Amino acid sequence: MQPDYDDCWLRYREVRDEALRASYRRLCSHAYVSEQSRELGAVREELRRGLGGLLGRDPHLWQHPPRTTDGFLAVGTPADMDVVAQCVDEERVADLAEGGYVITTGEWEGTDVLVVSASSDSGLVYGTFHLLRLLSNHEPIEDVHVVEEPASPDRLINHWDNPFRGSVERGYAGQSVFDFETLPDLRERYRDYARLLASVGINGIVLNNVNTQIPGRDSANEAMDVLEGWRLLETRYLEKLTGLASLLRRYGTTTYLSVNFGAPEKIGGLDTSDPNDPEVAQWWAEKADEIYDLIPDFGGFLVKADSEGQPGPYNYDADHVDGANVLAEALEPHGGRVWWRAFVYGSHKDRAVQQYDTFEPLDGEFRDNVTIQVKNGPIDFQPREPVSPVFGQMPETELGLELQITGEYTGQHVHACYHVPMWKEVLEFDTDPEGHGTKVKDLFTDEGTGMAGVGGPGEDRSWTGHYLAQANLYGYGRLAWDPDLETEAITDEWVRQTFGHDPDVVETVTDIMHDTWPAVIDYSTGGIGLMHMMYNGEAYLENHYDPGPEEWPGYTGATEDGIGKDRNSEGNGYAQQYPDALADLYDDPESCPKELLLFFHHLPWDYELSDGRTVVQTLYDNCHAGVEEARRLREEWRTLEGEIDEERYRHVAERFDEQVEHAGIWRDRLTDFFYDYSGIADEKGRVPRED
Ligand code: GCW
Repeated sequence: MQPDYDDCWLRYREVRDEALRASYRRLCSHAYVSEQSRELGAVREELRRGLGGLLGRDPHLWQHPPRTTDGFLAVGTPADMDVVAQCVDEERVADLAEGGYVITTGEWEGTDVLVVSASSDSGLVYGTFHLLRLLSNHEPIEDVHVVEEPASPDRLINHWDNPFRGSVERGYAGQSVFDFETLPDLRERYRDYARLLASVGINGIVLNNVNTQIPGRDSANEAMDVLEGWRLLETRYLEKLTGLASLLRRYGTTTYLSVNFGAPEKIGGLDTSDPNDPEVAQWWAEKADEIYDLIPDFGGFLVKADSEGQPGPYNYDADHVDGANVLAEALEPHGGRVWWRAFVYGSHKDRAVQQYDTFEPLDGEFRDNVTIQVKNGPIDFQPREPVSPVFGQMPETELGLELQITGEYTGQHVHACYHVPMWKEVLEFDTDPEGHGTKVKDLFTDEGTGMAGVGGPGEDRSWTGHYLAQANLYGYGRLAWDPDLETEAITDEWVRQTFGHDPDVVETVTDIMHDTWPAVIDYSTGGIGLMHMMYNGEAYLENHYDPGPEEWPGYTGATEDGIGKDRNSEGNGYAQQYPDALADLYDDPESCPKELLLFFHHLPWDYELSDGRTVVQTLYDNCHAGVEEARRLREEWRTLEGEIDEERYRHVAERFDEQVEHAGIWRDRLTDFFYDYSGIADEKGRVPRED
C-alpha cells in the first residue's frame, strides 16, 4: 500500500534515457550485499526500492558474487567481501572518517564491478544513498570514483516535539511524527523518516523539545506538568524508546534527548538540582547508566538552561560550566556528549550582547564531552543576522552551529523561503579576516563539534508543511556533511530528484528557490539590518508570523529622529565583541555592510546611503520590492502548471497566493510604522497610504 505521505527527494523514478538506463542496468541489476551485519538490512531495502524504481525492474540481490552477469554492484566492507577488497584501496577506506565511503569501479574475475565500500555500516548506508542519488541525478557511473567523508562528526536534527501533547514547537507541518503514546510500537513512517535523514547524512536526532517544561506553568498546573517533556527521563518512558532507537541506528542515526536541568528534583525526588551537590551528580550518573543499559549507543543530552523559563545552574548559584560539566561527567563513561545551548538570557537588555558575554569568559573550562551549541546569529533565527561573535573566539571549547530548518521567522512554511543561501553566507563567513582567518565552516570539523538543525518535520503529507521547504531539510543535511558544497549544486540535486529533469522545470524551480530568501528579507525587514518586528502575542506559543513592529522598540530603535540600534562603540558595544577587523568594519556606518546597517547603527531617517537614497526611502523601496518579487515568483510558479505533478503544483501555487497577500500585509505595516515615526512621505507616493 502506498503510504499517505510524500517520498520527498527519494522518488526513484525510472530513468527514461535508454543508453543511461542500459548502463545502470548493466552495473546495478545484480547487487551483492554483505550479509555480515544486520544493520545492512537498510542497504538491501534501499537498493531494492531505489534500483527497482530507477531501473524499472527489481534488482537481484545476492549473498555471493553473481557469476552470470556482465557487471554487478557490490556493497560491503573490504574485510567482509573479497570482491570489494580487490577493487578498493583498503587503507584509504580504513582511514575514512566515521560515515565515510568510496564508490568506485573495478573488476572481479573478468566482470565489471561497481563498488560501494566503507569501513562501517553507516558508511555503507550513506554510500548506498549517494549511489542512488547519482542515478537519480542521471550521472554516469561507468568510471565513477567518489571518496566522501563528512566534514562534521555530528550532524544532528533537533526536534522541538512535545512528546505527550504530540505538538511541535515552531513546527509548521502538523503533529509530531513520533507518537509517544503508542511507542514502543513502531510505525512505518519512522523508517521512512530514518531513510530521509540518512539519505542526506544526518546522524543524530534529538527526539524532544528543548523546552522540557512550559514556561510559567510548570508547577502551577499539575495537569499540564504531567504532560511535559522532562518526564521522558522516567524509566517507564525510557523503556518505550528502545525500539525506535534501534530502528534509527540501522540508518546510522543516534538518539539523543533534551533534558530538564531540574530533573533530579522533578524525577529523582532530591531536594535540589544544584550541579555542585554530590547527590545530584550521583543521580545524573545513575540516570546515564540506566539509559545506556537500554540504548547502548545513546548520543547524549541537549540542554536549554537558564532561558525562557527553563531551569538552569543560575537557580543554584552555579554557572554554565558547573551545569554542563555535571551532566558531561555522567555521560563520559559511556561516550555520551552534552550539547549545551548558548541561547541564554541574563543581565543584558539587548539579547545580542548576552551570549558572547556569558560564554567567552568560560572558554577552556568545559569538559571534553561538552559542545556549546550556538545559534548562527546573536538574536534568534531572524531572516538575516550578523554571524554570532562567539564563533572563532572560543578556541578551547567544542562548538556546535545551530541553524533553524523550520521557518519560524521566514514565513512559517506558508511563505516559500529557501534557507540554504542564508546558511552558506554563515558558513563562508570569515570570523577574523585579519587574524586567524577561520571561516565558520572550519570550526566544526573536530571531534565533539558539529551542527544542529532545528527540525520541523511533522505528520503533514509533505513532511515539512510546504513542499518547497523539503529543500531546507535536504540542504541542511548536505551542508552539514559538506559545507563546501555550493548552493547551486545542492539546489540542482534537490530539484532534479524532486521534480525530474525537464530543463525548463529545473531552471524555473531553481530560479524560484534562489530568489525566495531575498524577497522575504525585503518585505519583512526592509533589507538594511532591521529585524525582530513580528507580532508576538501574549500566549506561550507566540505567533511570530504576522507583523508587529511597534511591539519591539528595543529592537528597532525607532524614534522620531531615526531608526536602528547603536550596537557600536557609542552604543552598547556589541560590535566590539568581534575581533578588531570586524569590529572596525561594523563600527563605522560608512563601512558597515548595508544589509546590517541598522543592526549596528541608529541613523537619521534622512541619512544618505551610498546610492544616494535616504534610509527611510530605502526601507520603503525594499518593502515594496519584496512584495513585487513574491508576486513575480508566483507568476513563475504558475508557468509550471501541467509540467509537474498536480499535487505539488497546486499546493505550492496556493501557498504563493497566500504569501503574496501576507507579504503585502508586512509591507503595509512596516511602511506605515516607518512613516508614523519619520513623518517623511515616500517619494514614489506609496506612503502614507490612502486608507
Ligand atoms: O526562537 C525562539 C522560539 C522558541 C524557542 C527558543 C529557543 C524552543 O520562539 O520557541 O524555544 O527560541 O531556541 O529555545
